[in-house]
Parts: sequence; structure tokens; C-alpha cells
Amino acid sequence: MEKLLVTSALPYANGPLHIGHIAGAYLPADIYVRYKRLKGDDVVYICGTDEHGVAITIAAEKQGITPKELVDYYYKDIKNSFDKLGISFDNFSRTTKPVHYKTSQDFFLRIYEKGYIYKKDIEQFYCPKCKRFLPDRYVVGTCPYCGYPHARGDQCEKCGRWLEPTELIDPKCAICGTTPVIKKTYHYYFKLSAFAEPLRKWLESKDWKENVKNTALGWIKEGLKDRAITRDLEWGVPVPLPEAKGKVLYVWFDAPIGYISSTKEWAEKIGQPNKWKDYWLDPKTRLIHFIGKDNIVFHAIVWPAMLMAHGDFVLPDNVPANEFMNLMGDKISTSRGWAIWIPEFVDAFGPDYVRFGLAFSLPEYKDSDFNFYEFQQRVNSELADNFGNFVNRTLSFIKNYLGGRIPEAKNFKDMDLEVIKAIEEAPGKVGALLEKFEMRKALREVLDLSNLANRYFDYKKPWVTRKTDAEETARTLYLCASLVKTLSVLAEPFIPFGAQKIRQMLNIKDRLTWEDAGKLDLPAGLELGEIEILYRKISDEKIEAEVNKLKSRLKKPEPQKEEKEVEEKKISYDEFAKLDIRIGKILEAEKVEGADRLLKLKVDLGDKVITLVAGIAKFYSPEDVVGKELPVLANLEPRKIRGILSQGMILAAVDKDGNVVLLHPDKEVPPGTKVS
Ligand code: B3M
Ligand code: ZN
Repeated sequence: MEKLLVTSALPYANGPLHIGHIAGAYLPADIYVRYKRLKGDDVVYICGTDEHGVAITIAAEKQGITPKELVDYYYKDIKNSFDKLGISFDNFSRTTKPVHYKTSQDFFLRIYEKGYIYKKDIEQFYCPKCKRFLPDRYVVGTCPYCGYPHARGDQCEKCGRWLEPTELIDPKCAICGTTPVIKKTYHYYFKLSAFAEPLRKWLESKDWKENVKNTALGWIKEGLKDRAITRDLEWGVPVPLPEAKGKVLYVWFDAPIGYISSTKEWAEKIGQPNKWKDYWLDPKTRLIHFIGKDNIVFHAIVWPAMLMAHGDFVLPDNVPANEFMNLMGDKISTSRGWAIWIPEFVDAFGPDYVRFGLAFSLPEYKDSDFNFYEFQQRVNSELADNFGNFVNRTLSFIKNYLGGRIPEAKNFKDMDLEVIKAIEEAPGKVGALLEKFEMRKALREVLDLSNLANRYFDYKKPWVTRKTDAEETARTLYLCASLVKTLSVLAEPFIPFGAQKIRQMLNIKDRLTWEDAGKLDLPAGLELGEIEILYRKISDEKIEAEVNKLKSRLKKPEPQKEEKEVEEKKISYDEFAKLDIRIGKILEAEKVEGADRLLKLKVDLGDKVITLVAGIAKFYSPEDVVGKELPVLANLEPRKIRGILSQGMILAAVDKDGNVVLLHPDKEVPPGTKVS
């Protein structure tokens, strides 16, 4: 029995999950984990939301809410998506939990005491306009390695390298676009350079996916630099040194430690608080990190180096990183609205359809593409016509013609023997592929068995033999029912909900193991349960509706940053005239639940009443504003804020600290009066 600790990358709690996330780090891991559990291995599957870092603070700032409000909202949203899809974590934690703060701080102190973290005076970017230091992603610019013009100050999205903001060519403040100035400060550095050699040796010994291993070795060859692992931010795990006030740990330092803290939380929850040590401290544990390719540098270099520096814990046994999934030929993009969101997708089709569709197109070796028409075609031909149909035709036949009981079979011959062999060999074949993280091929193997099963049914023609040869019919249906059982186990990692249904239809109460899938052990006489259609085809209308929904959400491409943020740029009168600014009268106001900064307003604009969400709740209560008149930008593209469609924007005075003062007309004017 193997001992496995499996993790999926901790998703940032700054937005909803889409199919690209699932295909990258979650579905493959869940398939693997479900398989390993069926094998009887000792598996713990760990995840949680990543709630620190600039990805969070920038998103919160943009929405006018606090980081805490943002992560509380998205923790629930993300967890809900995973639950709906049946991603079977043993624990799903959050990096804002106390156990994580403590674990990260202890981790930091241990490495610090061992001399692998040191303090260094440095020069850091400071934005004179925003009046603050600009940690990592608050700076954007051109990647010095690959020339990508939109690299972020912590990592280049194009070539994947870990960067320092000061390395960027032509740096700009990500918030206001100003060129930052350099100021003196200090940070704590991790001696990554000290681990180049041990990492190289360790990586070379690994039988990993080529892309992961080669990319990591390539970076080591280029030379590993010591890196700052602290930030000047208010949001994060405080650096546990009294002299480091105001500094927090860099998110990529604390996030992977989340794998440990989530395991601790799991152990606590199952009432065996020390159990986490059985995994993290046992060199026999296989620690497997499922991630997307953009996280390779951190999981194959930085995190293993941190673990080496710490010394107590196991190192990753494998890092099966996936490539990216595109959508209908185009890159998935949250900001452009080009994405399929998981809750909607699952509601539209059901979890197995989504899992099946994504498993078919997993980006295992190269970027893949998810296409709705292909999805429909695969579901219809494979899930419904091949797999589902075989299960249903077999069980209905037994129900209708054999009294609803598994028949007794004897004297197997010719094609029966071929089927028996296929049943016996299938778990080994599918398993060998899953062991190598070849999920797509493994799924193909399962579907091939189901193909064989259909061919067997057709060849044996039980609908004919039932009138002429009862023994032959019994043999056929016994083996078909056995195939149904085998398929239900082998397909379980991919489509667990359907697998469960099949088990109910077969009336098998015991939990089946992977090994059971290869046995010819269905008891004759077993009475079937209720039979229901397992999978239905997807209609053209339904797919068209989904495609239209997707297309209607697509936003026009935003002009690139450089074009829109040239400072003091003059605009033409025509451009100004496009703004429909009018005086609106606030009819109703209420707080937005779960967001301390937001008020939802109903505003009379003369010819219409609109709803909008304004970030003024810290400065005005609903009673303060009802009945007031103020200028409103009436033709702003509507956007959803906290589930509310905001159809405009109030114009107010905002000082440099973000304090808001409302503006009112000098005397009352009719609502809708134009401001020009
Ligand atoms: N949150 C990046 C991401 O969501 C990051 C992963 C952390 S894994 C320790 O892609
Ligand atoms: Zn680059």
C-alpha cells in the first residue's frame, strides 16, 4: 500500500473558477485520487484557497471592498464550485486560518535560524502618485528575459520566470500607470542560490513529465538568485521578527506552506491532531502536487528549496503540471469575459457531463481547446451512445426478459472468453495509465472496453436468442452485467456520480475496489434495483444556447495599458461628448450584504430609473443619501458587482486616501438634467 499526499494548487480567492482552472490542477488530481482510493492506497487529498498577496489586494481595491471581504466571498464561491463538481478533497482550507499563520511563521523562523534567510537593504519602487511602495504585481513592465511587454513584477506570464520588480524594463505602477521612483527600504531574502546544486541533482533523479523537469533544470542552469520573500503590505502573514514591523511574507512563500497547514487542519478535524506528521515527516510518503504550468517555478524549484532548507519534511515526489486549456480557439480570459464558469456549466449539464467533457480534452502535453460542439459530439457519441447505452440496454434487458435478476451462466466459449479476458485485464491497463498521469488515455481505454461490450451485445443478439436458447442468453447477459460492474469501477474516477448510480441499479451495496473490477464475481440471482437512463444526449438547441451565452458575454478587447494611460493625455470634445453625465436623484439606498464599502442605490435619471453600486458606505449611510441629487455617468457599460448589475457610476470627489465626498447641484434641478 502506498502512502500518498496529493495536493492541487491553492486557487487565489479573487475570482470564480472556470474550466481552465479545473482542467489544469483539479480534475486530473481528483481522477488520480479517486483511482488511488479505489486501489486501497492511503491517500490524503489537500487543498484550500490562497488568500494573500497582491492578486488579492489589487482585486479588492478594484471592487472597492476590503481583502477580507473579497476572500470571504470567493472562498465560498470556489468551494461551492468544487463541491458541485465532486472534487473530493479530504480538506479544503484557507491560508487566512490561524493554523496557517502559525505554520508559516514557524517555517520562516526555522529557515531564518538556519541562516537561509537574511535581511538586506534594498532599493524598491515607490509610486509618487499613489504615495506607496509598490510590491511585486503593483509594478508592470517588459520582461527582461523574453521581452513580453505586460510582465508583472513578480512573474512573467509569458516565459514563467520569477522576477523582481526592479528587473522590469520600463516599469509602471499597475494602479495609476505612473513611472515609479526608487526608494530605500529593506527586505528578507531567501538564499535560493544555495540550493542550485542540490535541486539539480534531485531533479535529475526524477522521472517527471519532460516539460516540468526540463523547464526547471533550464532555470537552474541560468542561475538561481536569492529572492525577497517579504513585502510591504498590510495584508498577509506578518514576518515573525519583532524588528520587521509592517512586513508580511510574500504570498508564494506562505501559499505552499498551506499544503502543510491544510493537512494539520484535516488531522485536527478527524480527531487525530498528530496524524499530519504521518505524511509530512515520513520519507515514504509520495507527495504529489497537481498544478498548472504557470506554477512550475514555484513547485519544482522554490518550494523544494524551502523544504530542503527546513529539513524536516518530505520533498515532492512528482509535479504533474498541465498546460493550458483554451476555449473555442481563443485564450480563456476572465477580464474579457471569455470563460465558462463552473457553477453555471454544472447547472446546465450536470457534474459528470462536465467532468467527462473536460477529461476528454485535458491539456496534458500541450495546450488543448474546449469547444462546445466537440463537447456535444463526445458526450452524445461516447457518454450517451456508447457507455450509457450499454449499461441501460443490458440492465433493461435483464429487467424485461430475465425477471430482473442476474442470470446464472456456464459453458463460456468463443467471444465470451474474449470478454472475460478483457474484464480481467482492464483494471491493470487503465491503472497503468493513471499511474503515469495519462488521464486521457485511461479514459479512452475505459470507453474502448465499453465499445467492446456493445459489440459483444450486438454479436450475441440476445433479443433473438431469448426465444430460442435460454442458456446462451443467460451467458450473454451475465457477462454484460459483469461488464457493467467493471465499467462502473473503472469509470468512477472520471464520472463518479454515474458510477454510483450504476452501483444502485446493480444493487451492489458493498464498496467495490479497483481489484474487484477485474473479477467475474456477480452473484447469480442478485435482484436489480430501479433502472433509469444514465446519460442523455445533448440537443443542438441546448448547445446553441450555451454558445450564444458565451458569445454575448464577450467584452470588446480593452486597449492595451500603454495606450490608455499616457499621463495628462488631452481628449477631444467628441470624446467628452460621449459621456452621458446627468443629475440623478437617489430614490432608495441600502447596504450590500457582506461588503462594508458598498451601497446599492436606485437613481432616477429623468427618463429611467437605474440601479448602481457605489463604494461610499464608509462615508454615508443609506439615510444620508436618499432624496439627494448628484451627478451620474449614465452610459457606463453595466457590470456585475456582488451579483448586482450596476448600470452607472456616481461622480464624487475622492481624496488621495480614498475618502469620498458627494457633490450636489447648487439648487434643485429636475432629475435627468444634463451636466456639460
Ligand atoms: N494561488 C496561483 C494560482 O492560483 C497560486 C497557486 C498557489 S499553490 C501553493 O495559479
Ligand atoms: Zn518573460
